[in-house]
Amino acid sequence: NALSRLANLHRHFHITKSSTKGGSENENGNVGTIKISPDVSTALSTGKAVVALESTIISHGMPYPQNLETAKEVEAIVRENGAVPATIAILDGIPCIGLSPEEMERLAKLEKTARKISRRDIAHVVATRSSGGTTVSATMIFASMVGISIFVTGGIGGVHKHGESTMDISSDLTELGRTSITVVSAGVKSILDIPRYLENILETQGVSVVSYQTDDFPAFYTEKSGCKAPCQLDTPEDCARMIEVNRKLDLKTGILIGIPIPKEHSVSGNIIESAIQTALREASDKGISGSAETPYLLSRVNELTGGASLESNIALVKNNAVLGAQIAVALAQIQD
Ligand code: PSU
Ligand code: MN
Repeated sequence: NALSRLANLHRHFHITKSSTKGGSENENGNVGTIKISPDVSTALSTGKAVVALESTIISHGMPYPQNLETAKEVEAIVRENGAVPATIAILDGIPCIGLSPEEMERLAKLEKTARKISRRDIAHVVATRSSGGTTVSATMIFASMVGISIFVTGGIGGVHKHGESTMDISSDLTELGRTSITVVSAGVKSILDIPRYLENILETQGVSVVSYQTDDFPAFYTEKSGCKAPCQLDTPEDCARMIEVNRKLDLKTGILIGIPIPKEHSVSGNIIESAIQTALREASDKGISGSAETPYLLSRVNELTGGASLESNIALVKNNAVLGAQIAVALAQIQD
């Protein structure tokens, strides 16, 4: 599976295996170069478990230096659980699948120059040789291109509050409807309209939504959203079986697995809810909308909760990484 995709990619792109110290400059000036790190490339061609990781969480989701520390720790957790991490980002116009420590550090320090890259932004960022973090939608695209089936993130985008009038719906949702990748997340933040998200958008897009070891879809900072997920799975092996069926039947749609934040790290519902309400009001007063809205809300909620929300965010990403790696390992065994 991964091998035939790679072979197909070689026909369309110039794929470079980066050396560990190699920079990311595009030596032949080609647009259409994708760089795969040596360990990811080896893992893909030998059928080892690989877990893709997004990078908007590094470039826009957390402040420096917590962003860099968390990214490194998440990669280490994936490794400890038997899989190879592939953090995906675009540097100098080159989509990179797997980052070297230097590349990771560069991304974490881009700050204001970093682009936030969703599907619609990819062509412009590559053509202008810019750099930035890939959101869930763009990360899914690149993971799928190289044959990675599992992808771990913290929270995914959704339908923003008042989405019925603003029509601000994250491209993460439509991407799940058109790209066959499994995304492990802690659910959707209550900065988003959760019922609209689950019952309208994802159902319409044909996305399989699974809650892990619970029947309630998780709400990122808190364990429950009050909305039931359409199905529940309880082990990594069960998740792997569902992913394999989705692939064999060639359904071409994504799977979203929601795993609740560990109880000891969840933020009290009231504290988070009032911080979210304040941040939403401020965003609206300041006219912050579009792709700037999610990063603004995340950083304001962090300030308003005295850092508690960032701590929760870090804890849940790590928890998601454990499950993602376990599923990837189980999947590699089935596909053996
Ligand atoms: N939620 C978080 N942290 C994040 C994001 C969401 O808790 O960093 C990022 C993810 O990369 C997600 C993106 O794909 O925000 C969604 O942005 P938007 O709502 O603009 O589509
Ligand atoms: Mn949006």
